[in-house]
Amino acid sequence: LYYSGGAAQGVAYSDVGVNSLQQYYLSHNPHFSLIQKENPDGSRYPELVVKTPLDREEQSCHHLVLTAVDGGDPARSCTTQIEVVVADANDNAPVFTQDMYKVSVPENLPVGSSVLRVTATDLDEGVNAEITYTFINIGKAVRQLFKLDSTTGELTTGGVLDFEERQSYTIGVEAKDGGRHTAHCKVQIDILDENDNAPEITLDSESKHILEDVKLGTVVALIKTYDLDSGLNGEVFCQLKGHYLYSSSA
Ligand SMILES: [Ca+2]
Ligand SMILES: [Ca+2]
Ligand SMILES: [Ca+2]
Ligand SMILES: [Ca+2]
Repeated sequence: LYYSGGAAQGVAYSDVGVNSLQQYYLSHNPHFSLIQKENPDGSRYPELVVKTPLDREEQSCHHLVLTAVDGGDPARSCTTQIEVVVADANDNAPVFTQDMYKVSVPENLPVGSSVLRVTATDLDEGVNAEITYTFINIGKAVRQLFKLDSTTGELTTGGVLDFEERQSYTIGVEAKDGGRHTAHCKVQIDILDENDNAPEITLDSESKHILEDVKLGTVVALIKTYDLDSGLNGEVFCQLKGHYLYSSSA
């Protein structure tokens, strides 16, 4: 609370009777009012009271004008400027910009690659709006694959993602302000397949020897192909002396 332009209470007046101080008036403000109090000696003083709830997020500073008027004719008055600065209370929880963040990243990213960034805002100020991000309810294995910067909300890879091992992760993130308020969101990370597996070929044959008079069309060997990747990355084309045979790993 700041005063300027004069004393706010206990103003000493040298006049007596009706010519001495009679009334205090406050400029109109929906949040504040004056209560006139009286000292044992009969002198009056005002008390500034809050009459409706203050909200720093709506208005952080109120400028009031206090006027003191005597009972003389003509009346004489003086005014005092009062500046009320509303200190912040931690009355807002953080809010994430999205309830669910989704991102697709290729497998085999270098460790430390950026995946995405979660952001929460808090209407309060100072420590009441300082947000810390943490993972919630995730297992140790997933915790080693992803790292979360507690200050910036940036999610990076902490290990090598393998599409063949797992195609999607859903991770909970909590934002906590400097007090006790929290917010939660989910991050869904879909892993995209890369062609990081070579096909495997196996040959099954009945016998190592083929008779020279074998009937044409006799099966000589069964060729099996296998590729761990998906889609086109997992389709295998077999080539035999310039002839193409097609087979799918499925
Ligand atoms: Ca807060
Ligand atoms: Ca606040
Ligand atoms: Ca792959
Ligand atoms: Ca492949």
